[in-house]
Amino acid sequence: MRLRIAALTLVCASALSAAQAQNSASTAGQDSPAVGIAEPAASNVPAKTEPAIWRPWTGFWWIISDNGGGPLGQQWGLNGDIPMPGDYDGDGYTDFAIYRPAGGNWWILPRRNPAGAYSQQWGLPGDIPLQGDFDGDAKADFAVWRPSNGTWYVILSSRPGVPVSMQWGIAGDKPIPGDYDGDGKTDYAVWRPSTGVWYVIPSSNPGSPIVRQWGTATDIPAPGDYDGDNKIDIAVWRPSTGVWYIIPSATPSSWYSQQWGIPNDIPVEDDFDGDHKTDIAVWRPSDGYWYILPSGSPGSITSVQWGVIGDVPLHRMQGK
Ligand SMILES: [Ca+2]
Ligand SMILES: [Ca+2]
Ligand SMILES: [Ca+2]
Ligand SMILES: [Ca+2]
Repeated sequence: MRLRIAALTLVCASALSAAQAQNSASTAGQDSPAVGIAEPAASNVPAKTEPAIWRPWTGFWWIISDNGGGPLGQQWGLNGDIPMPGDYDGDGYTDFAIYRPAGGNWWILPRRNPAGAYSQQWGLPGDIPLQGDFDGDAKADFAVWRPSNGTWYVILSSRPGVPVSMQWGIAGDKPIPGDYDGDGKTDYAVWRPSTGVWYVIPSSNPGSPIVRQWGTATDIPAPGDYDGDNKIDIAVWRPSTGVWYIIPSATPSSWYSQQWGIPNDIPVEDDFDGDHKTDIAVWRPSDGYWYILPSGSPGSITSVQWGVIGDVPLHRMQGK
């Protein structure tokens, strides 16, 4: 029952803020940074993901905040940057962060400590920026994957003076870091579209890589913890049919499929209802709608208009 209430609350909050999202779209040029950071004190609501977008042409982040303070807007970044949301200071709130490919520069604006903004050079042109908690200290670590040599380069937040590197993957692979073995540390992982094979180095047992064929060349990898056992599950979304194919880590012999989405949607799977299970979800660029299948109440579909065509839907914008 509690989960159901949470889902309904999200719908109500969404209905209110949808108009404001549209409004912000029409007045994009007049967005004011003053809108941002006016959040009330941390609440005791469990952490869950908030629908959020980054608008390249204004550099604005727009978040449906669940804190009772209404939508949150914050200018951070320029057109051509790549948004890299993550919890870099480990306070449980996802921070504003962008990666500027030309110089490999990261710019971080801690969501609850804007005075602590800083930058970090890490990466070269052509690198794919990533973030994850590779050392398990609850702070996001800067990482890039270099397609030319298949190598990961990571600055561990617990030992920033001693960067680490790991060769894993080849050109053409898609890096998909996540905690596949559930030990609290992000694992190096790639998906190879040409064969559909997943290659994962479990941090708890690095000598025994996980190798699993799942998906075809045109699928989009959609790893997440769909069964809530704290281990990332192997999953893909097939754009041509809108079907999700999921291998629950707790019961790997019982894979299942679920139709959700249409061609040209963008998969945005994450835990929107706060039950610690990843929810199947897509964002539709044509109308800006988020369509969410809450794991806690699969019968009550959540749809919310948030964003407009050209926006970038953000993964894992989490608040408390
Ligand atoms: Ca870390
Ligand atoms: Ca791990
Ligand atoms: Ca799992
Ligand atoms: Ca969920």
